[in-house]
Amino acid sequence: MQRHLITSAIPYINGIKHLGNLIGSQLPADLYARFQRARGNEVLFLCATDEHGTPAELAAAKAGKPVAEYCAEMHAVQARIADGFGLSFDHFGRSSSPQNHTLTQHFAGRLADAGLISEVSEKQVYSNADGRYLPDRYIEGTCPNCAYDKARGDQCENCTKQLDPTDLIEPRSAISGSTDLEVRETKHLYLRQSALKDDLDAWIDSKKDWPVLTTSIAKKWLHDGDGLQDRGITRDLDWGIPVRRGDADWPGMEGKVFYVWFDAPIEYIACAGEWADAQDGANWERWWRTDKGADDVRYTQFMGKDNVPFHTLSFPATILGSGEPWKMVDHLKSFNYLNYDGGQFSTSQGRGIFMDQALELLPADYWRWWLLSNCPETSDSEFTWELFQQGVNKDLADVLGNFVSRVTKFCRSKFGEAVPSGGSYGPREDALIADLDARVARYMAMMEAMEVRKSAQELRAIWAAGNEYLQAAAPWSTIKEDTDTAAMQIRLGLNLIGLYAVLSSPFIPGASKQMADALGMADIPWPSDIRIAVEAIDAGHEFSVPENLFAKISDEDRAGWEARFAGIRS
Ligand code: B3M
Ligand code: ZN
Repeated sequence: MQRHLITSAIPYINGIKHLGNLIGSQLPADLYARFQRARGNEVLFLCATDEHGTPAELAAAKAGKPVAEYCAEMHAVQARIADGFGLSFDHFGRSSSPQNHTLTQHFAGRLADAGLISEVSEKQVYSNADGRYLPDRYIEGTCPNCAYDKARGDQCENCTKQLDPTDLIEPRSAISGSTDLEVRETKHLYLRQSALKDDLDAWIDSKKDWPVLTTSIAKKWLHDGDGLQDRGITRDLDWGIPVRRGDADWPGMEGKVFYVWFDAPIEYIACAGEWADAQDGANWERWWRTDKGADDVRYTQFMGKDNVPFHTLSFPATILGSGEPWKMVDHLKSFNYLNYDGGQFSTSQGRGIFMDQALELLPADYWRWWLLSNCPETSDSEFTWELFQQGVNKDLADVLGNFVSRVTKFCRSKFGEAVPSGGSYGPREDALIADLDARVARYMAMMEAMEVRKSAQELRAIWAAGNEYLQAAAPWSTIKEDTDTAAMQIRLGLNLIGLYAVLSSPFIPGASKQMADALGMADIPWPSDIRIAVEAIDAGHEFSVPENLFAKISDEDRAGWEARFAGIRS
């Protein structure tokens, strides 16, 4: 049995995520976690909300709530929606947890002891009207690059240039709008990533099987321009993890917190601690410490491409720099962007479809299937309502749903609601079994390699093979002359439904359960031999006809949704 530690990038707390966010990390991570569990492997699948930084504070202020209260509420909302999508986290934690406070301060202490933290005096914008510093998004002004007048202190949304608050022209406070600002000197901690450049370079070179998308981004940051830059890891904010050196005070750092990108990846580890505490003290170190049993763990991370630098450089620098035997990522799967109808999904502009809205329209499986089978893997991909309608109607309704419905309904009308006896598999059935044997092997290889789209293609072909068999065998004609052979054909069809239930479960867990339930099978084992799998359900075994496995999306629905989601979410 293998052991798989799997993490998805942890979504920001500042609102409900859109479908682009979902397919960019959580959903493919869930696919992989479900696949590994179904194969009988031991899995710890972790995710959390990313609760610090200016986005959290600003969203709370907008909602008129204390930030701790806002985060607690939004965590519950995100957890409920994740559940609605069938995201099978073993724990959905919070980066604001006490476990993460302790661990983040611990890492900072270790890094300082190793001489990898420097104190840098730097210029920060202070707002006299607000009585506080204005880091990152707390300050707005005109972009020095493109003259856009709503550029933020960390980035211009118009031209994407990365900025420092002091770069802005005519800066103003994003809180009060005040222009009564001054530049003050204040001390901050920097992580000396540059000192670890060679270690990081060698570590990335050792990852021969990583996707090019991942390694090219890491290499670019390591070698472009001046090479790897040291990074500020503290901020002048109230909300966050107080800067401490292990459990000791850090003189000069009073009132400061760690930068959100410093503590967020550490939450992957802290989350295992949260999971263990919720399980009455399960052993989490056997997942994370190579000196405590984690050396046989395979650790896979899932994320959007914009998160890759933090996961290939900053977080590994934190771990390597600590000098402690923490588990490092073995495989890093990154994704491009899913676009929405000719533009981008955007949380700040409310553009696209958000996870709560999607679940109001259709069951999770419809979205899961379409998003995964159109996953932005090798390039960006695009959601349009027409493509969505086509994918759902063809793959789910016409291919899989139709197969299940024809087999079960035909059997009920001719033989009753139990698997019929008579006949035995002949050459046509042998050919189908051989075909499925090869296809299932390919499907498993693709799933193992996290080739999401190719896995979906192979699964679709496995469903289609059943339909083609049914069409060619035509039990509705056979039965006119030869009841035994028709019974055999339908018996195979019913067994295929069982096979499809288990093979499809990582993609469409809800429909898979419906299929298994209709067959009265609680736990169908992952097939190791297709012939055995399609002989598993014996004559006499009772079943029922599943109702409405998939409904087609009508043109009317599609047009209505297209209109409803054309604007922005208020
Ligand atoms: N919250 C950004 C994002 O949601 C950030 C990821 C953190 S992963 C440690 O895309
Ligand atoms: Zn700009």
